[in-house]
Amino acid sequence: MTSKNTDPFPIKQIRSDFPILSEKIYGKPLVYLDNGASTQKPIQVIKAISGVYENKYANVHRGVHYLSQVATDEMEAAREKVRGFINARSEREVIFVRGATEGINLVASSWGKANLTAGDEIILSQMEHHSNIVPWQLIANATGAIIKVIPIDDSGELEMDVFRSLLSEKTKMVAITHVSNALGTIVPLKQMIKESHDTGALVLVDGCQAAPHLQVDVQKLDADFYVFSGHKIYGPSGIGILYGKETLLEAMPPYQGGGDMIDTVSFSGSTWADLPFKFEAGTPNIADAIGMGNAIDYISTLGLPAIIEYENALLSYATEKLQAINSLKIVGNATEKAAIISFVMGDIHPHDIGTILDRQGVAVRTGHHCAQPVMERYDVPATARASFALYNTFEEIDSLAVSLAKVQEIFG
Ligand code: C6P
Repeated sequence: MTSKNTDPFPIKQIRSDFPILSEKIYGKPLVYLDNGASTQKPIQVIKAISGVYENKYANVHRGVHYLSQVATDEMEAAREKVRGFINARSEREVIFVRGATEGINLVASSWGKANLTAGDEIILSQMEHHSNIVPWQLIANATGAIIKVIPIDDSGELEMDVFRSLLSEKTKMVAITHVSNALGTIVPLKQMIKESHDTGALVLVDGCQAAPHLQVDVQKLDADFYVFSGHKIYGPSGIGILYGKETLLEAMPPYQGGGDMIDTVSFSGSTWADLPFKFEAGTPNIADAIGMGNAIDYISTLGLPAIIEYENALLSYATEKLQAINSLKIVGNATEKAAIISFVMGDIHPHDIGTILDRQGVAVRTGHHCAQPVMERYDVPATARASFALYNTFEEIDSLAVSLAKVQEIFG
């Protein structure tokens, strides 16, 4: 796509950008509704990545030779695109990591070791992905810090009064998702960040499920740290972003040591490179960082407001369609939701639902979605989850509904 598309949403053109969408699965057209796990890639991103290896590839930040300069310029241009995408103040605040998981581990480990002591408190929520639980458990075990948990109510919203009662001068970090991957809930982040700051706590936001579906402005949110993954925003896997406020990143010790993250090295001691390189030890994922920049170009060309409007219409339509299926119960009915419907159907195991849908060419995720505390909260072993992206259509939702009716028929 070369020009800014507004109204109507250019769905035909978009679908033709994603080669995989014309694949047949068991002879049926692919209906890809597992976008929460990972999105498919447009040809613009695929070509950009192969283009790096074809004629722009060399190691970055090291060589004076031509190709090294080209690769470095492309990678730093991608960093600038990410900066603009989340409205960070400076490129120094944008760290390339392997993905959201590594970003959270980096903060929990580096910031945690330097700032947490026994009795300090970290607040998480019951709707966190394991990636935003386990790194905090590791650092809590190492430092004696204590984890407190904000519960979820029946509709899938956070119990804000409990959150407020948990906040105290002992709270050092609130680590919270922006959008729940298991429920679709959009968390009232701005308010939570303000209230956390008012008590002196920092906030890390897991933006994995928000970055593809919401306009993220880290300055407006006043987030201290914000992480997300390239593969969920139509970019490659193995690349992601840790945003951190410059003053906080400056004060944190390096996470990993190696090449590129140092200023000087000697056996009497080493000094660190400036941000963002202090946190980027070793040869980075050059081609995928560049590819992530192209994914951001793709989203920006369409414009997030148009994407949000279209995806909200898809979500409303799908919610209505699925609610009309007798035995189907949606898990997570928050007022503010994004692009995700988790559901169960009576006693039918979600894996059976997923398998039958798969035979119809419909890809959904089934399981605990790496959010076991959510499953525990709603007393289900697993759910089936349909998650939408900018290339899905209303007809695909019809196909999902027809396939689910088949599931109901098979199981009586
Ligand atoms: N959720 C899902 O199917 P990585 O693996 O680092 O790119 O992302 C981890 C992660 C962290 N937070 C949230 C809210 C997430 O949704 C995910 C990834 C996928 O829901 C795979 S488990």
